[in-house]
Amino acid sequence: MNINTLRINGERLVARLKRLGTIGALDGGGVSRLALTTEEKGGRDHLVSEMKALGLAVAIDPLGNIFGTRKGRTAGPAIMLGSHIDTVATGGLYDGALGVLAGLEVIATLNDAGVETENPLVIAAFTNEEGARFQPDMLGSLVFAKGMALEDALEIVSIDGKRLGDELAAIGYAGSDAGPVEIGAYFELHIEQGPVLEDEAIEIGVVRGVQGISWTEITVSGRSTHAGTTPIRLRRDAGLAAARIAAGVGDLVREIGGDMVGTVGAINLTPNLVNVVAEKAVMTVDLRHPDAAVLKAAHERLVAVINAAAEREDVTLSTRMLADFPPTDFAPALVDSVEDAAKALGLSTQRMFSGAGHDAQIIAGLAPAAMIFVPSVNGISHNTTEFTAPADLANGANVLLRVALSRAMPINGEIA
Ligand code: HGY
Ligand code: MN
Ligand code: MN
Repeated sequence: MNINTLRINGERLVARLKRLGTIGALDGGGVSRLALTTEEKGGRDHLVSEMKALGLAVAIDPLGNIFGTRKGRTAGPAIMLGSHIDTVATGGLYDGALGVLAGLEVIATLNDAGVETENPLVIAAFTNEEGARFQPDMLGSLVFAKGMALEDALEIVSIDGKRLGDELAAIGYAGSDAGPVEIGAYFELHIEQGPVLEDEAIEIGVVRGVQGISWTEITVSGRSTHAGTTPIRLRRDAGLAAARIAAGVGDLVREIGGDMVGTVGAINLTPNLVNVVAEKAVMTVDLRHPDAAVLKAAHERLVAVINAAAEREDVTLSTRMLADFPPTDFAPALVDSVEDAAKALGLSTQRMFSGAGHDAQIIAGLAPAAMIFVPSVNGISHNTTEFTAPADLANGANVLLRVALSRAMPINGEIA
């Protein structure tokens, strides 16, 4: 059989995405499956049953990473297709889920066609990719790639005050299996989550790498006083200091310009009341840039902004790094494979950097890795209205099928 004629079943893929999308569904659309919540457990249980229905051997590792293996004629190295099924609290159907469920669709297509491969194929769903509830993000792949000790990860406390190890045990995913020992290649299909592909009417993003990411948590301590009786010169206003820091982030991003981005996504004031000067502010700053030196300079400017705000408002503060990932380049040979596969399918392509973080950037430290992007409508993601058209979903999954086969070496049937 000519493997080149193999195509995934797009309707079946969309049906898989919709089924998973019912788990943690939000009224009015969108999904919330924050890591290690009961909603995410529901998604995990569903994924495991779908993996077993496809004849995959399921392994759960000590951080709850899920691996479904389709045996090859040899024991390895494994060709891994992965992503995540946890979401932010206002998530969509596609961020992460597409990469995992398209992997299952690749398996289903090979099963239907009776294709055997030399190398085993592994579908991976990594724990806590989003980093919305527990920081840092990409935590499951980070521990799997030995970038953080399991013991340290289990002690991380969530934004709602829960210990990660306890939450993992509570949902029954503190596994004891080992994940794949040797990975020959890792491919991740993902929605772009930005506007570039749609803007330029390009069907497949050939991702060269991921930009650097730094997350800083800042705790500002002032003094609560009456909003009406206290002259400004006598205040130690944590809320005003936090506002100055947030404004300073916007200024430094605009001054650096180019690809620099910075986000103050969370500010929590205490006591957070209309007529009380805030005694405490806990806030986060997310800085990203493709160039490590520029990201470092931006972080240094952030420190200056923070210190100036503390001085101006007579508050004290402490900072904590929640995530710190350098820019990552993907394996050129795999990037070429993605481009070749897309072109062989007659799809338009564009090489690009990823603005969002992904497990692929962590696995790239362990094995050759690359990513495939498909367009996001209006460039929207981390938003309940996130959408990618079925034709684009199928395009991405067909590229995934092709690059997976190019590495897993089909036994019956040739790849021309
Ligand atoms: O933050 C990110 O880029 C990813 O969604 N964790
Ligand atoms: Mn994602
Ligand atoms: Mn995300």
